[in-house]
Amino acid sequence: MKNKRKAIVTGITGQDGSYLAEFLLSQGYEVYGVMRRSSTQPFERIEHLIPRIHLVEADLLDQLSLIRILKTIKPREVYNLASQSFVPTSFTEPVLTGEVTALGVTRMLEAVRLVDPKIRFYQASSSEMYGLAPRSPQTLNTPFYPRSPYGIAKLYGHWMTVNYREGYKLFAVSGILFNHESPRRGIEFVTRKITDAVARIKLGLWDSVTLGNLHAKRDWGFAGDYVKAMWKMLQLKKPEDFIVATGESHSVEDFVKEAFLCAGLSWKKYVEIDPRFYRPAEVHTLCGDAAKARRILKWKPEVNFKGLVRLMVEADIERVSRQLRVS
Ligand code: NAP
Ligand code: F7E
Repeated sequence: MKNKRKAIVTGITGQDGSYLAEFLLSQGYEVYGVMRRSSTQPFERIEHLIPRIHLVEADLLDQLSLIRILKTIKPREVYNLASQSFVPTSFTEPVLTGEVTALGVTRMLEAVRLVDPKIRFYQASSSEMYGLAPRSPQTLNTPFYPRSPYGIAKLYGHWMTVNYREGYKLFAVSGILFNHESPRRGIEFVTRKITDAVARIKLGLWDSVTLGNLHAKRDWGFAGDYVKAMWKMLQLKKPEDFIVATGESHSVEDFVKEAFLCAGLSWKKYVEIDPRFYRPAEVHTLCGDAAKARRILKWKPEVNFKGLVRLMVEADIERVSRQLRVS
């Protein structure tokens, strides 16, 4: 029997890790998910995958643990999705964010370079690197101007990936992904915070939700679509960077309106604003130009803005209803 291709996914317990693992399994890969040691079990998003994937313990803070997993697993591809990914936490924990989200990339790249430079490496870069962008939509030529310790850490990881590609000829690519969401999105991110609150309000558990800046605009896509672009990047003949985005931008207020509408509610009665949720420096508008991904990767988003909001609201109503039935 032909050997299965092996892929290592860091950040397996996160939103993208779970969708990417599902996709790689559907492509016939043997999937090794990297998780850090925890006193509780963070398997919420991958419970259904546990019988089909291998879970290995390593930490982006620990160089030797990364070398060890590459030596023992001998993967063809490494997807580096692990990071401290929440922007507000990057303001309160800037040093930790730098250690994981920035230096963690170098540790992973060094492990690849030392153990097997033929491994194909994907780095999860972010539209947050554009920050205060001088123009919209952002392209691969738009200058970076990050506005948070998270964006700055991602920019470092991005340039290290470029540097290892150019300097050591690694097959290392950076996917600059704009915001992508799903029912598996962390509850603290604005989209999921909204859809969870809509479900609780609809089911009579809450009577309001408190948000921050409703005017910020984001290019929101569906995570399940975006992980396919990550894989496609690692199948190319030559390593190159790509933007992955929908090309449409909507405000937080648009998202709120649409989410309440999906539940048959009018949003204004239920939304309160608290400056506690404002950021020391805000990214006002992001909108990505994914023309290169469409052309070379033959990638395009399948779920549009309204479809995304609807699928998140419906999933949260279903989940909260289920919790109510068992309680
Ligand atoms: P996420 O849900 O926050 O998942 C982050 C993952 O990183 C979790 O599995 C987490 O493990 C793990 N992690 C954190 N610190 C670690 C460490 N020291 N060692 C090993 N693992 C560690 O993020 P996501 O939304 O799936 O995003 C995936 C990647 O894409 C991240 O790098 C993110 O910054 C980047 N990105 C995301 C978006 C987006 O819109 N979602 C857009 C652009 C780029 P625990 O479960 O133990 O916390
Ligand atoms: O905020 C505004 C907030 O936290 C979006 C990460 O995956 O995408 C994500 O970063 C906007 C901001 O995501 C609340 O001020 C208003 O303008 O959902 P978010 P993010 O900061 O865009 C990028 C691409 C990544 O790479 C990151 O890892 O929404 N906003 N009110 C709020 N945000 C939150 N979280 N909570 C509020 O109550």
